[in-house]
Amino acid sequence: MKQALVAILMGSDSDWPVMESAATVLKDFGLSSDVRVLSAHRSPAPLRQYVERASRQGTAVFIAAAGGAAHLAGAVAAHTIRPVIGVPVSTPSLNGLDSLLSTVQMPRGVPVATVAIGNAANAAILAVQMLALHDAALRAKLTAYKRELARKCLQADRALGKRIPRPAETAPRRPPRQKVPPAGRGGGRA
Ligand code: C2R
Repeated sequence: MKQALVAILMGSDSDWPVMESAATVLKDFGLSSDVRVLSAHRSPAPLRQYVERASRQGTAVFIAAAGGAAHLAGAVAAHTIRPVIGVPVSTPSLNGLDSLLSTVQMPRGVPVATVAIGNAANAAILAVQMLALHDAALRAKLTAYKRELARKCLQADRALGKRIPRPAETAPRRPPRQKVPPAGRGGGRA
């Protein structure tokens, strides 16, 4: 089987309900992903082996999701020069603030591009944007995706406008016409 360009790594299978949307978004863009449970804490050696092998074999972007003491994304970034996108997974005790801070607060030289708590879909879109740098077909899909976002937003605005009365729109004013002095009679710069 062809090596997936994107790897989705999770610290636990309990993260899958959050991360499923990342796999779905990638699929919508025609990309397969390799989804794995690998933990910096619980399975450090297999994690390292996986990241090194996948980087050698062509995985272009790693998405790493973890909750609590979320060191997974940072540990992945330590073992590869491929971009790593971190997804902080919400926790019952601290609502994901713990995951967010432990994913995002990386030391200089080892960045993890961290998305909002639980926003697996954004991680996938960011991965697509990275891959699209060298893929015209993906760029076209992203453009269509953004156009659809705008269309839905305007549709929602129109629908809201029907429910909530708005002040009458004023026609945009034309700027006053400027007199152009005839050439040679003070028309040059001062
Ligand atoms: P369990 O549900 O398996 O107890 O895991 C997982 O990502 C999960 O959100 C609870 C939470 O522990 C997280 N975990 C990490 C790491 N490995 C597992 N933060 C890691 O390596 O960073």
